[in-house]
Amino acid sequence: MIEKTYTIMKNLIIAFVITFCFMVVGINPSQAQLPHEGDKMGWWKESRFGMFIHFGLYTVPSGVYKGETMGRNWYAEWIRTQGDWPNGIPDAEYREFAKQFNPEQFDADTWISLAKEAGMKYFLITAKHHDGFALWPTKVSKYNVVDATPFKRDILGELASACKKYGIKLGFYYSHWQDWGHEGGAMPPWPSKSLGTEPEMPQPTKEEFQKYWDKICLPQVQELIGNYDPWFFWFDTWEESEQITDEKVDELIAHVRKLSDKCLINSRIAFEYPGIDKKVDYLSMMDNRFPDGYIEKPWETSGTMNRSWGYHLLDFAWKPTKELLRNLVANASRNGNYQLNIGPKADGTFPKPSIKRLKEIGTWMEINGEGLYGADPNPVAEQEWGYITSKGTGEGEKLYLFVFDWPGEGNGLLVKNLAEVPQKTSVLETGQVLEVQKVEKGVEIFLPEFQPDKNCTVITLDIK
Ligand code: JFZ
Repeated sequence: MIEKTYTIMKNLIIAFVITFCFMVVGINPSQAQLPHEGDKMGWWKESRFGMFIHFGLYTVPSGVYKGETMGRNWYAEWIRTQGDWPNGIPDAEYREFAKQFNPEQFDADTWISLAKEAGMKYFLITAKHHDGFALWPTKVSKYNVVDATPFKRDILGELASACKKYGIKLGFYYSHWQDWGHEGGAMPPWPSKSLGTEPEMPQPTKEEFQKYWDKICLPQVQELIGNYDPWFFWFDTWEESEQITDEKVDELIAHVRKLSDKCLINSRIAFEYPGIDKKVDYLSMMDNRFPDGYIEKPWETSGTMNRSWGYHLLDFAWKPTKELLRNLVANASRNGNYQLNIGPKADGTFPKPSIKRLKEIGTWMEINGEGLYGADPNPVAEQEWGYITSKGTGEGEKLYLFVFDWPGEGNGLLVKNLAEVPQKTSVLETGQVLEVQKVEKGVEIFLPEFQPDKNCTVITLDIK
């Protein structure tokens, strides 16, 4: 009898184990919350190019208020504290913008598909900028798009769905230090008027900032991870502050690490905190700052298409597509990414000059993006005419030469310090094969009579 019971029990256990294994195998991985495997940063290098969006209450005035425009700089998202009004726009008046915030033409699919068509692989948006206004229905404050505006829609939720639909990775800019909309948040560390002698903005006490930190900052970061499962955060500081102590930085990093095993953290979570580079996942340069050399740790530059991050009615300084491409390629050749900013208009649409540039970049990326996505940084040397990336192939290595400055009539293209003569040299876009010759300083390429791409022509070298 005992023998029989044992056999039955054994079989039951085996059956349970097998069933359980099939159940686990059958679960849709996206529901299984499988631990993030492999290299956490792998997708970062594969992506190289992302969209940055500045959108919020500041989009209502778009840089101009009561006929006046900005003070310190062109940053329209700073109108609350920079305008040439004593101490910026009074808080009560600024909050009135919430009643006018109604981007009726906002369409998440349109935004994300424009990013995808431009060759962008990830999407970063100001979930909460310095003004403290949240683009999602946060439970810890009524100062948000659902509770405080006639628009009443969860903008981040709609964008998260569109990112999933188009296979674009979602990230959030979160202003963890400056928060002009909640008691205890830090205020700008300078007088409100651009160069005036206005009184310093009133800063919170240590206790007041702690209250903001515990009641707003940490809970909102938790909400953003819990609600939308972002692939990365872009926290924002730019100078030393008494509020963002090393302890607070460590606390916020630990908070994110506890809540998500995939969410990346950037270095602007702190400013010049000794060893911060080792504690975060990627380095953020200062705005529109493009390093002139290789940086080993994953890094990025965030840049504007004109001068302002938020849409500015009077900012017509649109950068040419060639300059935007150069930023992207230069960074990639030095192991960096490029987050190109759009400031959508108050109606929720992208400015026409932005759309034009996105489409021009996208057309170019369609043909030449293979030399950027997942490519290794320049293995040869910095060149005068442009930049180099490389990719390992089965038989050897393929070098991508991004030529922005086409040599004069009849001149060849000197690839300085290139030791090997390539087996094959051709124009990526046209397939035209080019002749080369070894010279003392490297390899010289005989160029086609007509420059294939006025912005940037890519030439590939197959090196055994
Ligand atoms: C910060 C924000 O203040 C700004 O509104 C925007 O979001 C940008 C991406 O990040 O801007 C700064 C602030 C200070 C410096 C650079 C960018 N700085 O001192 O170099």
